[in-house]
Amino acid sequence: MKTESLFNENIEICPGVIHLPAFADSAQLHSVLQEVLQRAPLRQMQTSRGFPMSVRTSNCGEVGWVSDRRGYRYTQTDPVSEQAWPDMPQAFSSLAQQAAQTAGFPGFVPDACLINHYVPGTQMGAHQDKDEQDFSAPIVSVSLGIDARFYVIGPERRGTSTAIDLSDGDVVVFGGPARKHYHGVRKLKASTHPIWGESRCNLTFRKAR
Ligand code: MD6
Ligand code: FE
Repeated sequence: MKTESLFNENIEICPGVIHLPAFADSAQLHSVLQEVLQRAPLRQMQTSRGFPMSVRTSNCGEVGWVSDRRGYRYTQTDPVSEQAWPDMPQAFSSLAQQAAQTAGFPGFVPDACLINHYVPGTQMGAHQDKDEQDFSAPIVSVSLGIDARFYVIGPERRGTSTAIDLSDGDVVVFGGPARKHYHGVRKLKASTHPIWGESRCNLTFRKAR
C-alpha cells in the first residue's frame, strides 16, 4: 500500500465490487514481481479446448491456477518447472490483506496469486472465477502498467455491463454478493508506461483452498 497517500477513495461500483484508485505502490511491486517471474516465468496456457490464451500467466503462493486440456484447477507445483510455485512475497500478501480490509473484508489471507500479463490488443473474455473452494473470501485484483477497461456484468453472462477504468496501482476488491459475477477486460489500447513498458500486469489474490 502506498504510504504517501493522503486519503484513499473507496468507490462502490455495485454491492461487493469496490474500486480503490492508486492504492498499490507500482514501482515496488514491479521489482518484487521480477523476482517471482525469474522462478516461474510467464507462459501461454492452453484453454480446455486447446487454444492458446492470449494473456500470459504465472503464479505465486501455496497454489497456482492452471489451465490446460484437462480444464482449470489449482496446483501446488508449476507444471513447467515441476517445482513448488514461488512463495507469495510479503509485500503482495500485506497489500492484498490491507485492500480487502479497506473494502470491508477483514481477515483476508490469500493462498494464491495469479499473475496475468497483457500487451495492447489482448483482452480477457467474460468469465466467472469459480475454481476456488471458499466463495466467502473476496478476490483482490491489482492493476499495474498501462490502462485497461474492466467490466462487470452480473450473475448471468448476458446483460448490461458496468465499466471500471483501471490505471496503474488501482485495486479492485471483488466479493460478497458479486463474488461470482461475470466480468472481463476489454481489448487493451496501445499505450506505454515508464516502468512497465507496453504492458499491463494484473495480480489477483485468492483464497483457493
Ligand atoms: C484483469 N481480472 O483485471 C482480470 N477476476 O486483468 C479478473 O479476471 C478478476 O479483476 C476476479 C476478481 C477480480 C478481477
Ligand atoms: Fe476473473
